[in-house]
Amino acid sequence: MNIRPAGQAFAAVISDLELWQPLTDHQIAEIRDALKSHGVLVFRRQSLSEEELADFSGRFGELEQIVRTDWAANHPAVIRISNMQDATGVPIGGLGSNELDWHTDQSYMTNPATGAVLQMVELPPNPVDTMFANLKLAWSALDAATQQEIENLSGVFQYAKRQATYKEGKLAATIANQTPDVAHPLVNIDPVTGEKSLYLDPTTMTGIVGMSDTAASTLLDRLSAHATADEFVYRHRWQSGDVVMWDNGFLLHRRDEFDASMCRLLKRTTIRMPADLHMVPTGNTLS
Ligand SMILES: O=C(O)CCC(=O)C(=O)O
Repeated sequence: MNIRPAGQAFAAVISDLELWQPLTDHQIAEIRDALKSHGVLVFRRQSLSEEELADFSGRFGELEQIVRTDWAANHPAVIRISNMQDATGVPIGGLGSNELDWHTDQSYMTNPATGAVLQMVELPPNPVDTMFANLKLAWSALDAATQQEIENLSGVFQYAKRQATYKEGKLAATIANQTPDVAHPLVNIDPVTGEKSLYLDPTTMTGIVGMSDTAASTLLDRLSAHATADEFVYRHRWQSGDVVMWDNGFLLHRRDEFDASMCRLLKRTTIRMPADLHMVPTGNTLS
């Protein structure tokens, strides 16, 4: 398999696979290993039906239907990320054209599904990039005193805080009311390699268990600023037909706002990555 670095950062491009073809178990294992070492994998010029996208994604773990049923595509495991609307003005997918600040998917759940695949279907003329921050690299670069300070701490993750950043209406608010706060350790360990990683989500975290709000907010701001420094960030410049796979167990991602009059459509799957093979945060409900 041809795996090469995607520019200067940690991500990799795999250039010799046709993802619509059935892949062998060996190829899937190689992709899984590459995902573990690189965090973000890019497959260029892929043309996939929703079923093919789901079949490929489903080789890595059980496919998740996320909380947001209003983002659903035709296949039950595929959602649309888009600012486009149907003929009656109803959005055809989620997340609109607004900025999405640094976040990690499903961190507000006790057992987040951490694998994510995005397929670029409609690329606007001035595409926004999607940025990924590598929390394993950020952990390794922390000084020993900070590592020790945070090693046994748990953060508080709240869907309502995340929801407040969306420019969308009622359904998100209803889901927020049904989603209790969750505590997750700030540091996770890879079950295979033993590597450690930070686990953060600036858009969703409201505090640290057992710490005053002021002290928690100072520490979380410091950790988030550290983790999203340029040296830990891969900026993905989208091309038509790109398929990008990443691991939310140790990555944050974000994108800027873009021109709402431009059409942008991605299709997405979410994968329940097996916890014996990948770094999967385990949390508990707080309220
Ligand atoms: O639209 C993008 O570039 C990123 C979408 C995103 O944040 C997500 O699918 O979780």
